[in-house]
Amino acid sequence: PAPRTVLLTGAAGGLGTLMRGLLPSYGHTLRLLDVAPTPPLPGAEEGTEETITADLADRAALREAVRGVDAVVHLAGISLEAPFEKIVRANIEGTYNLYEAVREEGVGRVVFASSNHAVGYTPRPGEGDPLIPVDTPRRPDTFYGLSKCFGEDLAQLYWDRHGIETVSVRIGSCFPEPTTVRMLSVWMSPADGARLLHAALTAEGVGHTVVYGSSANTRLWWDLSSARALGYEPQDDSEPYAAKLIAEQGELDPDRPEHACLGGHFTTDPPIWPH
Ligand code: NAI
Ligand code: 15L
Repeated sequence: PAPRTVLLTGAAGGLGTLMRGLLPSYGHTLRLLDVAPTPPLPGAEEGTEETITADLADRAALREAVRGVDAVVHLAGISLEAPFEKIVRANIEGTYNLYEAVREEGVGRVVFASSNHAVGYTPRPGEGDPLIPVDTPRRPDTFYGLSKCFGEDLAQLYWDRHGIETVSVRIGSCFPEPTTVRMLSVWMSPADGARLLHAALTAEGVGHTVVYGSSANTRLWWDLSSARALGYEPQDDSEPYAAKLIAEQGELDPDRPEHACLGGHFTTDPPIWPH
């Protein structure tokens, strides 16, 4: 499939930095946007990336940023639980502003960084139980997870009404290595993350497709078939990390509420109010 010119929002963040390093090897040309400055990657040739410092609240800047790209990988936003007002501004209004810019400039595709926390209160499967499907009812575990439900519904609206395609990726945990026993189930290696984003950028006829984003983990909790249908073939498995993490932290205990659901501690951390 043809490489794409891609706007990567949230490029200065953890996942943005990882994907910025990996996506060009698939032939994609990146334009970067973040409210925080995006420093050059070590060893990167100067002038190979276009960098825009702008807030998702800035509609004019977003229009300019999406002009001429084939697709947007939308990672920018608040990535953990926060006061409702902040979530509204960055994740709800910010994602709306991005889709409006995409519509106004005629961009055809968005890859939206949704999250497992859109379905965080779903009980995790026990051994032998079926994997969680993508059409399981939404059960957001936080205002943060709720904002990802909004993003998925916004994506559906912009497909049905405006013909703009989106792949919503309910990412598990994309970090260089799994660091908790829960992550043995939900980990997505950065290399698999890039494979999945590449598939989401290039698969044909996606309409609005929701997928889970993780590696082919032995202890996987959810069904990757909609991701595989895009052409995603995960190559990694967290299992080599299992013995050490379980020795340090113990197995997950289904009687402990923070171990009972997909969202882990997000389901039990005290709520964050604005004051
Ligand atoms: P991060 O917090 O490291 O990066 C988010 C970036 O968005 C930051 O660089 C921040 O400056 C930028 N940003 C925040 N508000 C903005 C605004 N109003 N305008 C412009 N830029 C803004 O988060 P991370 O881990 O890189 O996650 C990226 C995306 O993927 C987020 O949307 C997150 O919800 C989602 N995600 C990440 C997961 C992971 O495992 N890293 C898991 C599930 C979802
Ligand atoms: C997320 O949605 C967060 O953005 C990320 O930082 C991790 O906490 C991840 O979920 C997770 O569930 O581990």
